[in-house]
Amino acid sequence: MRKFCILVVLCSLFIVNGAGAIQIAETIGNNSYLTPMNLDSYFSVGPNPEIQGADMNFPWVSVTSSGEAGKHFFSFNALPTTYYFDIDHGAESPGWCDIEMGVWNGDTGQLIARNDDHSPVDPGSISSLDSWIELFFDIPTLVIFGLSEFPSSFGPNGDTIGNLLDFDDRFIVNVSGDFNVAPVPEPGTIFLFGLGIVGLFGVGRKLKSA
Ligand SMILES: [Ca+2]
Ligand SMILES: [Ca+2]
Ligand SMILES: [Ca+2]
Repeated sequence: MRKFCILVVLCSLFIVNGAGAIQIAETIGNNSYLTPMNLDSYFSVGPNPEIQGADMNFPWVSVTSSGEAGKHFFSFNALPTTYYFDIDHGAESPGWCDIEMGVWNGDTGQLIARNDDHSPVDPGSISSLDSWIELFFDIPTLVIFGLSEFPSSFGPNGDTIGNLLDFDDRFIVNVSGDFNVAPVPEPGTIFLFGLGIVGLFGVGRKLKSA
């Protein structure tokens, strides 16, 4: 019976902690509204204390900056829900920068949100100079968002004028969506879970034949 209990506990542990969400590196060359880095395939669930809703299984993507000078553009297809756009570790050394962020509707080119500074600071930021945008979409929307440095101004179709990021300015940009997705177990987890099930049958048969 003790063996049985241990197996059940092990199986549940592997299922709960099976998510494999990771940070990804920004690609080079996303300096234009017409050439954003697409994030659609990188959303996944998993723990990350610096990301809004990660503890509630919100899907998220986290990108570490390339250090490339100029503007930085990203795109993804938003579902009808709220999304959080979060700059972390920008206004701190090394690679100190004061990010400004613009968000556009990629279908119409309309500027739909912008932010320079935000307080109170969220986990991952030590300064209110890091940008933060919380944005609700009522229909599926192609989203393009861009990053530059204070002082910048934004217009339609990705128009960004002002102080651009310098070589080796560093930050992390996170996007998370306000809906719950069950963690998908990794192949290794499924294998271990399978072993657990086989083990349970073994224990059952042993008890039966005893
Ligand atoms: Ca954060
Ligand atoms: Ca932040
Ligand atoms: Ca700022």
